[in-house]
Amino acid sequence: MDTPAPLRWVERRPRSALHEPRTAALVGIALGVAFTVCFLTGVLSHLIQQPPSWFTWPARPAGFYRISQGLHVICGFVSIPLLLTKLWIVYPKLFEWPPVTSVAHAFERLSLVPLIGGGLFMTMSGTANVARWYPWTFFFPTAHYWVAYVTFGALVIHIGAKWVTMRDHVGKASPSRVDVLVPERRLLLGGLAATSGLVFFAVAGNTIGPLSKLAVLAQRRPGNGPQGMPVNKSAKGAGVADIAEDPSWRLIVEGKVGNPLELSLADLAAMKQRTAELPIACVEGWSTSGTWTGVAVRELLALAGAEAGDDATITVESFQKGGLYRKAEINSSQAKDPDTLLALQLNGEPLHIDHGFPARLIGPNRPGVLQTKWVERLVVS
Ligand SMILES: Nc1nc2c(c(=O)[nH]1)N[C@H]1C(S)=C(S)[C@@H](COP(=O)(O)O)O[C@H]1N2
Ligand SMILES: [Mo]
Repeated sequence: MDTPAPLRWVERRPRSALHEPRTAALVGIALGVAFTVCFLTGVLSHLIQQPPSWFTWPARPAGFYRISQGLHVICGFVSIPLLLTKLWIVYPKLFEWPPVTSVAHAFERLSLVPLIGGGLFMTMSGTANVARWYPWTFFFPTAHYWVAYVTFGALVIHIGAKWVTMRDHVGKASPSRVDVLVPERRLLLGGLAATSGLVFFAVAGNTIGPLSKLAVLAQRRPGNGPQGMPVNKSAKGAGVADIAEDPSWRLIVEGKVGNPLELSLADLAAMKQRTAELPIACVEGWSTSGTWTGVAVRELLALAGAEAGDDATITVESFQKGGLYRKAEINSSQAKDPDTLLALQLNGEPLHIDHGFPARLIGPNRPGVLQTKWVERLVVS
């Protein structure tokens, strides 16, 4: 069938020979892997932050969340050049004529709308969030979370629809392994690998200390901030500077306890101190390790006579008035861990006010958003 006039310009343009299935499949596989890592680590991060009743996030291994969230953000950034290249390879197919040849074909083509739209939305909204730029009215975590299911579902359909093509063009017996396009394809894929590598080095230093000097796109670098630790929300930004420095501050431990506590900073400092090396691992992908010293939460629970004993869960509340991150939960397995601390010191000095002075929560294997600063109250239930 002839191409209709409005689409003829697409045909007339001289076209690279690389708009072909083997190149599309190879780039597609890399992109599929990156998207899958993003999806799995993203769903995990969501479960940790909003745990359903069947889900309990353990305190060990202490650095697991740091690695999984680091991977999430690195794979997200690396998928940008992969996605753009993939779209360039296949765009002539988007103008295919006739647009639909069968019901199955219609369904497969329709699934490209959520796949391409979702892929672009996920990478762009993720990038904007890391840059803390919100040119929209929706709540980022909710939108990013739900669109992930749509995108990943469309990816599964797409892989199913393209499985045979992919196998025929990538498998060992595929004639296109040695076709005349080999030099061009190598150049494109080599260039893409180099670009993805550059993106990797530009962001990985967010979380991998030795790479931090190369991390030109990193929003927060290890070592950069008071006491060698980046700050996401400053005391001024949170509106807590005055209260933090008020000597009448007391830590309150209440709820289901036999002996409610009200402890001054001096009281806390006089208790048995524990030191642990633990990272702050922000959901935005940056992370830095610190040496934290303070009172183990389980010591506080014991002193307060928590009625649930070892099975107590705790809500930590900040004296910050508003803000989404003024509260967090500690589940019972985290509360039992000796390194889940109400920290008073970072790297051998009293906490900087931007790190949560007079006291902050820090625990192994917790997302940064759950490491509550400027703590006022532990509520036991
Ligand atoms: N009260 C309170 N605690 C908070 C936050 C906040 O906005 N308010 N931000 C959280 C986030 S998102 C991160 S990543 C860590 C950062 O800790 P840092 O500034 O000491 O590096 O603190 C967490 N604790
Ligand atoms: Mo964070």
